[in-house]
Amino acid sequence: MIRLLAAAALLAMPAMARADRVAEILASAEVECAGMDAGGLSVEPGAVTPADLDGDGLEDDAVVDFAAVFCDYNLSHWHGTGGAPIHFVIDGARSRSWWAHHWSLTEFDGMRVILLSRHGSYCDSYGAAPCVQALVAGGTEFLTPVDGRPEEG
Ligand SMILES: [Ca+2]
Repeated sequence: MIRLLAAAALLAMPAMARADRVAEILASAEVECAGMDAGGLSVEPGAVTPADLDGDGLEDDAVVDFAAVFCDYNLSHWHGTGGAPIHFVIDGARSRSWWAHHWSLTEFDGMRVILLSRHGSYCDSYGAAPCVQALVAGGTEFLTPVDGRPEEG
């Protein structure tokens, strides 16, 4: 059973529409813990952050950061050298996730940009190497370069 903190996090969401996909993500995680015989799901403060990810001026999106989500009897699940899964939920309706250490929002060139610090292997380097990925929430999908390597020569 999802602990009280999760319920509190959901109740703190001003718009129920926004909570729909967030609730699905947490419910799915709860099933995953149970499926591993790893007990219930603990959702700690900071796991769910309301945000305006698509830059439409409304804080009707959310970030679910599994750095603050645990199976009670398997604390390392969702937690590794690459950080934890971070889910970006748009309008409570759709989401995508990336494993990362941290996320941040910034404005760049007229766009709302999501920044992720990721395991160095995603930058073809060693684990602790600085590796940053930028995402933009498009109309139907998150946009990020498929290949961000420099041009030859
Ligand atoms: Ca928004």
